[in-house]
Amino acid sequence: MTIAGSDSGGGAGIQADLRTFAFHCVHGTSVLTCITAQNTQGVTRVDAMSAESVTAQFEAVMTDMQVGAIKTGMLLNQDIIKTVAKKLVAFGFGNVVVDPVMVSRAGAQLIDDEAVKTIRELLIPLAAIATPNRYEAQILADMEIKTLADMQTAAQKIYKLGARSVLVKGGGMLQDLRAVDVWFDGEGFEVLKTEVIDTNHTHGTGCTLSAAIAANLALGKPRFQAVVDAKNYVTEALKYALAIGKGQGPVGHFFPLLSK
Ligand code: PXL
Repeated sequence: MTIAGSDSGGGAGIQADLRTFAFHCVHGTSVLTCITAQNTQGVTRVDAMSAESVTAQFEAVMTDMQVGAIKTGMLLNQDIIKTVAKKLVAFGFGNVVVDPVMVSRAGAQLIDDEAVKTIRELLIPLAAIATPNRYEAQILADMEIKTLADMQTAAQKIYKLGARSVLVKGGGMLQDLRAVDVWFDGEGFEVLKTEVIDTNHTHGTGCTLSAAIAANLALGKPRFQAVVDAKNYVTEALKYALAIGKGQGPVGHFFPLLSK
């Protein structure tokens, strides 16, 4: 299940998540939190779903289907974040990947300050895996991140907020940390490195990564393996990124199939 927003341009959000689930051959269900009017150049409008609708969507699926894993993406406001946290607790659901969508990969804040606080207090403690990008990790850990050591410290701090494991993504970093992510699960650190794919068409990478992790969890993979495989999938999808639209195009979710 993905609990996230819609991207009319089809590059990020629910659209990216469902495509990622399909690629992994798991059945995707969705709880829509908001609808963005968006293309490859940016977001022009956001409409929130009501908390009642979010609850109803969640309950409809959870009371009927065997959900293997959940990822949360753009939850937009405090009301929706509280609702999602409450429902996860009520259903005792622990296999949750929390992509704490606050700031885009390009550095633009996507939700308000109140919502940021609620993510830290209510949602991070429910995460089996939290996947903040560099900017989100800076906010959650309340520190600046410039180096690999900073990424590790931030991962540790976010772990202390209650996430059972943390992946701090270096995607927005410069130079040699561009494709480096840091994993911490309370026992030790892992530094994940993949080749850097030189493309401007990176829209939806964060959503795709967390959705792929959730799909891998649903398939029964252990947490760290789920993350490693998901990162490799994003790297492949980046190789097939689509130069469509006038701005940042989406990653090519199904295009790795072309090479097989
Ligand atoms: O990647 C963050 C994100 C999540 N969800 C939706 C988005 C975006 C970024 O554009 O549009 C719906």
